[in-house]
Amino acid sequence: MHRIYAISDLHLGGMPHPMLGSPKLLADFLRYVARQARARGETRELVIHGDFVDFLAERSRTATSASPATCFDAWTPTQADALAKLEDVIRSFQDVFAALAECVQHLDQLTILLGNHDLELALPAVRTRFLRELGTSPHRCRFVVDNEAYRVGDVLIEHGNRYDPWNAIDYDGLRREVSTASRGETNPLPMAVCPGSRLVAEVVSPLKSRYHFIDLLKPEDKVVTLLLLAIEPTLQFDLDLLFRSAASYATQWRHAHSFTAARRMGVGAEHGIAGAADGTGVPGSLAAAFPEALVTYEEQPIASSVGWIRKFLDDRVESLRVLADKGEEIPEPRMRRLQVALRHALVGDRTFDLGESSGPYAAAAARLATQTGARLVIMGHTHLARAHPVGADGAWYVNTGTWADVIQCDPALLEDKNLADFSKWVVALARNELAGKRAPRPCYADVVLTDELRLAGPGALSAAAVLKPWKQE
Ligand SMILES: [Mn+2]
Repeated sequence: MHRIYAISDLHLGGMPHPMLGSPKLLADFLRYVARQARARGETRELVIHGDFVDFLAERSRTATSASPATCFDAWTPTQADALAKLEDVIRSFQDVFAALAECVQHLDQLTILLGNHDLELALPAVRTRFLRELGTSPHRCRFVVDNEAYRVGDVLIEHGNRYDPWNAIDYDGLRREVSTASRGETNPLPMAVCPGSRLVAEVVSPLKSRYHFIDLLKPEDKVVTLLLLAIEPTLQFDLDLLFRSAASYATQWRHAHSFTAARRMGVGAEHGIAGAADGTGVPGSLAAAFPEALVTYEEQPIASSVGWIRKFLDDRVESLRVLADKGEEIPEPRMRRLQVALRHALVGDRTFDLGESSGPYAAAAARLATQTGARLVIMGHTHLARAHPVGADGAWYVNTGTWADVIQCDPALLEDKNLADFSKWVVALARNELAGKRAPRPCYADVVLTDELRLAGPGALSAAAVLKPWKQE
């Protein structure tokens, strides 16, 4: 029998306000896995399927400019810089690494898949340092860094960002980065950085010193963009440019990598990135609150270096934080906009991309099950834990959520009629009064396979059996 524990979206990094607000919970879980008694002949594996170390949340090593928009890297420019970031993360989360090292001693295998916040883990020197910290070797720790879906018999595991047009990774470019880094060469054709990573590096991370909760809003896509605009209009996002460059990135990615091949083989574009990257497909209530998002943008190639932000963090009165600090009234139309945007970002109403209960991710899981015969598809990325059947033939989709904190908001506050209470809650949030507003909800997948790597028996899956909340013992 083979037992898989799978966790994702740990987001180690980003001191002094880390997304992983309760590292002890994670360390306790890893020690629990280490201590668990084994059945006779049982082999055991821990899979961490993406967004383990958050390189996007770590400050740039090369930033010389005082502008907050250049203090973070959407992709760390050198291997030495990535290594320096990893050293800082190891130092900041010593107990988690110690617990993982202990856990690894009791595992037959540790498997690390990349997400979209930890691409630097693919770099050879970073992997070597990581293995040294865990006291293990490449023989017992497998890194999947080439976008292959990770398959163990009936189970297929991936991070899930492939189905998110803002966060799909240019894996051919990453392969060149790894190849040249392994030889001390410079990559002649740098990897294309996805719009989601640019949004984090250029907007979300720099905003975090003002709003400590800001990087808990996930995933970084068009909904979060609209929300950021409502929180901080002084950003003066060039929404048109931002959405157009996201659409352009997705189109180029399709053409450059999978889409052309898919067309030659006579299959549709949905085999690559799913959903639209531009302002189309935004749900009605959100579109009504943000009429500028309704525009459909023409696809044109746009240089990835073009700035989206015309003005960053101007301390004029519009800033939610400035108004909150002064105790000034926030105009009702603005509060309404914020309420609508938060409703979509927090309640996880992401059904607008493909019309499915979990949006593009569950739809992709159903397709993967049909295409590969997998019975269980496990993803992360959305930070929304899910476990339900998908497709017609009884396959399951599980999303392991996140170990980072999530924003806790009473759904009643997001109703139109409760705007006054919502305003109070938002003002406190903007002032970083976060007690009771952010908390962890960690989950892990626990999958038992037969020696033949099959799920035991038909109908053996249930949400409670596969996806478990982690509670402090
Ligand atoms: Mn992710």
